Amino acid sequence: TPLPHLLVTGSAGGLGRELVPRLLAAGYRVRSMDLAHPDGLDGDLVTGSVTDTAVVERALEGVDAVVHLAGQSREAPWEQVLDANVHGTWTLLDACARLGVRKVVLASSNHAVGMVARREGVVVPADEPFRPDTYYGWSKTAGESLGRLFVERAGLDVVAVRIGSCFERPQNVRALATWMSYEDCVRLVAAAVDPAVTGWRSVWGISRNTRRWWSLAEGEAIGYDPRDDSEEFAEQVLAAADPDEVVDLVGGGFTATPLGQPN
Ligand code: 15L
Repeated sequence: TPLPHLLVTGSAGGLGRELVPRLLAAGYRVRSMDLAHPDGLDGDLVTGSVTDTAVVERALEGVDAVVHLAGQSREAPWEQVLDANVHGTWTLLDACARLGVRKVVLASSNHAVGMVARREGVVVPADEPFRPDTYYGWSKTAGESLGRLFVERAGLDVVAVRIGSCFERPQNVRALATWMSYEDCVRLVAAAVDPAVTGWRSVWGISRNTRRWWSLAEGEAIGYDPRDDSEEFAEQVLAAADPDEVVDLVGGGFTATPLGQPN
């Protein structure tokens, strides 16, 4: 069977611009949607906001699955978070339901459960109850909850990925636990967009980090087999450690940032 035809929203963002070329290289047909695209980028591009129904409907034409990355990616004023993340996610899910695009992979975040503390010997499951650390984290709980509504009331298949820290390399001590490599992110998206994965799924977006304290079981249950481990960077990261870094709460520094203020 051919690979699903994908729409990636937020394709020009920090994660989108890493993910799209890798998905193309893996053989997926990808349509990219964002407010603007990098100069000179060609491909199947849709320009506009995820809060604009007409734009979203155009972007969904002919696709089988959506990887929804568009939105505010850190703490921000309430109205901004509400519009981009909650209204944006609703606009997308509502259009998917109407146009029959069944599969949506939601970029949720560890900040949906950011206030959860590390406890010796306890692995945090991917469906740990919401304990957001910021308006941003709260908006991710709203997105997950909307996703679940559309699974149960509109028959969509939604995978909410509580992404840890998806960057080229782990940038601090916390990230030795929370890191997800770009290559593992592609592996996770590939597993999630498979039409055999149905209903509501909640998974952690992390690599197979030796120092992880969040569960990989739910991801493995949908076929995610991460290959990378932050441990190869541990020595270097630990040598540059900031003694004041928050490492024992899921959300790290987000748990202490003033609400509504860009961090
Ligand atoms: C997130 O949700 C942010 O989008 C990202 O920029 C990182 O801060 C990440 O969480 C993290 O917790 O490391």
